[in-house]
Amino acid sequence: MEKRLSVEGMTCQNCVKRVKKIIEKHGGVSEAEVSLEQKEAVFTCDDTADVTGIVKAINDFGFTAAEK
Ligand SMILES: [Cu+2]
Repeated sequence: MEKRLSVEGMTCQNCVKRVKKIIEKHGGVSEAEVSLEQKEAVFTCDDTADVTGIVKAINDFGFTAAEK
């Protein structure tokens, strides 16, 4: 399934890479696309993916993420 998160607080491509890495290191996630312009992260995952945990991990890094 595809999940869409709003991600506030990214200011450059390093932030984008960081958020992408955070998402992709979680189990059940196959690929993440993060957009600075859209303030959004879109990723494909299966039922085992802990989306709440992913949101929390992004927030722990200082960004503000939420499920759309
Ligand atoms: Cu940055």
